[in-house]
Amino acid sequence: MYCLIPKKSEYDLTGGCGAVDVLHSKTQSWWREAKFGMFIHWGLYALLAGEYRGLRTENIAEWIMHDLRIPPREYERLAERFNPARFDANRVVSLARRAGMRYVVLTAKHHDGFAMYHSQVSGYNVAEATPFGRDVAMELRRACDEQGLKLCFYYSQAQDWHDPDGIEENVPATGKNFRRYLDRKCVPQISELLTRYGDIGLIWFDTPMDMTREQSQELYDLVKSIQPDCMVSGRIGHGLGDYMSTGDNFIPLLPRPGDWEVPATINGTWGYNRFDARWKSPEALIRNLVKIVSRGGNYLLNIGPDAMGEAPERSERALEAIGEYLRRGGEGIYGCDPTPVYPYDIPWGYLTCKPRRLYIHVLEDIEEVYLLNIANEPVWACLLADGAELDLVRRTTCEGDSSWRIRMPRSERRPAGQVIRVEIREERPIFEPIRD
Ligand code: FHN
Repeated sequence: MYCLIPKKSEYDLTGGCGAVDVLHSKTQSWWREAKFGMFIHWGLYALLAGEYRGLRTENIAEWIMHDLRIPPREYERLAERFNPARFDANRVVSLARRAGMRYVVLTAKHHDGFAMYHSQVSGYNVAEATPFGRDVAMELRRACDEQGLKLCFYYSQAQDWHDPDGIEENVPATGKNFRRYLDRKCVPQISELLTRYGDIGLIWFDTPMDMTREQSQELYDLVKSIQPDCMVSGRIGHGLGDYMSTGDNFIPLLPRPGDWEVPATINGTWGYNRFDARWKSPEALIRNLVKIVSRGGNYLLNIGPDAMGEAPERSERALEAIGEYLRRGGEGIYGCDPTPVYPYDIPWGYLTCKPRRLYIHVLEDIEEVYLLNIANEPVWACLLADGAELDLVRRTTCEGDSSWRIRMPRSERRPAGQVIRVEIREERPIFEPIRD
């Protein structure tokens, strides 16, 4: 038998948040507060931009080497042409900051095996193998320090299509010695990233493939032995991460206790693909951010810079719009707890919460907010954008349900979204189940 309606315990997550702090103490408070980060997928694949020798990839662009079966010796020659003269770390980090993002995760090494930092372990890196000759990670380090964002690194720990002993999905590992790859490249490179680039917020491991529990544990311990405060993503494998990473672009349907993050794209690819046109609208991205936060997660949203080092203009515009929303209503995002399940579908927005505060995200141009089944006692309500007090009418309907009604001030109604803060007497929102 399956159950369409959440069980009572799933509705009532009110006790969950305090407990989460105790249960998931491995997660850093900065990350819990942050809620929103920038993923940067950038590497040699940006040069191909989704096409190789007239063939277009139908998959995500950073997989082009694998998908179009480009031999490593041929793919590595892309490095000779990699010269992204317009890359400006300050500009990228400033974009993230203006978008309201609090952390940046650079693909220090993706599955293609190419390092986007100056590695002493392998010459196959951006500083040594390209005419560009600069250390992207170091430049981002400085920009993050200047602008107050956390720097984090993505590292593909199992897949390495360049190293003869690295794993490649759907390619037999005959004759490979994974241990050799771990010792020769993976472990030393992770150590470099954690010793030469200052405090790192987290290492975003990915695609553990067939790594054993011991191997995942070894990498986890390695990170903690060098930087105990550096977090480890869920994709280290075997449930050993400090938080859970959902499937790419997958948002849990219900509030979920614990620490988790949704890695997501703005269009249909992570690496740059000039043919991809699957852009999500700024409104859809804002909706995703609010939805994820209301369910208790973080949103790690990607940009894929092109071969010149610039993020696509559509990404920039989308991020600017999210930033605008967060400047108006960020208090209803940063540091929020998962909101208990509200029993009705709200087409125009979402609810988020903090102790003694309920935030109503009004994402559509509606004249009034009308909510049933809220048993909290409101103390006062205001629009976050300007602090203007709002009239909240609380009454019991003729059917006996509790209700709140708030008129949206005309001059302040904006389609891009507004956030209302309601201070409540109780610690947490109390949503009553639908009566029988
Ligand atoms: O294979 C990768 C993919 O290229 C991309 O890096 C994403 C980001 O979450 N992770 C893997 C697929 O899930």
